[in-house]
Amino acid sequence: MKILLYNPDNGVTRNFMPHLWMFLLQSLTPAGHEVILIDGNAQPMDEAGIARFVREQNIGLVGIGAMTRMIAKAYRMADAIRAVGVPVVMGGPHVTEEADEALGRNGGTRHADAVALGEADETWPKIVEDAVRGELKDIYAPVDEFGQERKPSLQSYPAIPWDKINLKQFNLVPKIAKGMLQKLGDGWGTFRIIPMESGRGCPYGCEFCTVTGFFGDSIRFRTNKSVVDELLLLKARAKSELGQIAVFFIDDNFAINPRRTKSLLRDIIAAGAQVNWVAQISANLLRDEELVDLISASGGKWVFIGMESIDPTNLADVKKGFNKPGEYAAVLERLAQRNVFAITSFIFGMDNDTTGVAERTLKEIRTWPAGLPIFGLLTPLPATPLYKRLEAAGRLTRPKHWQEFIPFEMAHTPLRMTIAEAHAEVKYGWTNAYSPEALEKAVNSYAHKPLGYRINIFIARMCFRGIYFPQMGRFAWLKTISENRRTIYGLCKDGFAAWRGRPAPAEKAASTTARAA
Ligand code: B12
Ligand code: SF4
Repeated sequence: MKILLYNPDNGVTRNFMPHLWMFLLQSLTPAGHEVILIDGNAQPMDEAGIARFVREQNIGLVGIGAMTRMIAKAYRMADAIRAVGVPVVMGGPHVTEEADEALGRNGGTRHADAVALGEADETWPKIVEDAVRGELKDIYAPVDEFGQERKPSLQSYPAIPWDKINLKQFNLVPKIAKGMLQKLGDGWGTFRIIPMESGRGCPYGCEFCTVTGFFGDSIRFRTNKSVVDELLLLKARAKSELGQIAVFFIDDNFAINPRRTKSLLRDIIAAGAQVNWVAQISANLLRDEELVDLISASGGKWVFIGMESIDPTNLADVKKGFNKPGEYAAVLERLAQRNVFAITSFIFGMDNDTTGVAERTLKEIRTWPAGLPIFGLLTPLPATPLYKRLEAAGRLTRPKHWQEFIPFEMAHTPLRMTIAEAHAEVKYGWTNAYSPEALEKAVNSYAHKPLGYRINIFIARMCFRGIYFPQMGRFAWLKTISENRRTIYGLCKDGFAAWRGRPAPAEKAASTTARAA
């Protein structure tokens, strides 16, 4: 049977990274089936397009995975596929929480023939077998023979064949530049960010988060060897293609067990399996100097930190009191000293937020080493403790907000400001953190670092501004580039000077200062 695994686009930006579930389920598919992957972010498709594709390709089963924010698109695509007589199975966090909605059991349209609840590592092979026999059940739940929920162990994690998978759709290097960039340094003909997990589960249970409910509070890890082997495979592939890869460790808290994380990072270093990587780690775990040393030595370049708020009352409200705003600056300094930078994520519209929260937060941010701040709104995702609390308090303004997803739009009323004020705070945050002046300041704040770091932060900032400011298409990019021409000119000038063998003015100034000291 031919199986299509499809992930809908997020409707706003082109995602920078494919979704792991597709590769994982492809690897777990019983032998004898062909599995095709389409990520709508890389290969945009509409309803008519997907219906045509499944017909022409003679697809026998379609699997669709989606987060809450993409679910409306996922349902529309599923409806189009089912209309041409091909069965659809849906999985992922949203339908796990809202299975009745997907199955049309709550009075609405039925969108899926079957729903896979929770982690589908063990149920997927059964789903495929049932689909072959034409006997799909409505619900597949990961349970043991006694009907008790069973979380798959990651000890026998499948080897994802990264050396053979067709990754063409996930190359971030524009086709036009490929030939030229292949010759640059070790080769930049391809650049891909690959998702990889080293463990699952988070015990912290923050009120707005789906993870503790979905993956459970018991943490499970892959073996160090299986992670190291996967990194080596990816590294070899990039080398053979005269390209580069970076890895996003998608664990919700990559250092949740610092002893284990350190042992993994030591094994990566010992095996020469270092690639540039990004991971999510909570600020409290980054107090550990040895851990930060190992992060840097093993290739860690960016750490995503869910700071959420600089207000301890807000943090306590959402059960994230383990975040201590007073130590954010020290944590970021510790990382920056080792050339590791932070993606700092903030939520506005929390219960203790008042107008001016964006400027208060930016004021703090400006005192930290420059990184990538991101701003969002408190969002009641289905089945989270936050959703239940707001629902009980009658504060949900759009209880089924996912059915009509609108980016950066609240679905409940904040306590100490209006919805419009919360929206304005997010806009203020993005506008001021990503203005051409702020970008220039961020780049120049690293004048003492090699040019590569300044280019890295500049490109990252240019891409991240697209999360809020639509930046799709050539024209939008040209406009952004033109607005930031002063910074680009400065970087080019330094690059040219470095190429001519002279220290860039910024580096020269830094070395003079060092000598004077
Ligand atoms: C990586 C990641 C991202 C990436 C993007 C996704 C990518 N390209 O991989 C980035 C960093 C961009 C991101 C962004 C966001 N994310 Co995110 N992200 C994750 C994260 C950390 C890992 C996802 C992952 O790969 N997990 C590992 C795989 C193996 O698990 P899985 O995807 O759930 O798949 C398993 C099952 O669900 C099931 N399954 C999944 N799909 C399918 C399909 C079929 C057919 C079947 C049978 C089974 C199945 O089988 C798989 C194996 O067991 C998760 C948290 C988590 N631990 O999952 C959050 C998570 C998915 N993100 C979340 C959110 C809210 C967001 C944002 C909206 C945050 C924001 N406010 O901006 C944005 C929006 C993204 C966008 N604009 O597209 C929520 C989603 C909750 C929900 N109900 O939708 C999660 C769960 C985290 C949380 N805090 O609650 N995210
Ligand atoms: S620490 Fe992160 S993953 Fe864990 S519950 Fe809190 S927000 Fe979710």
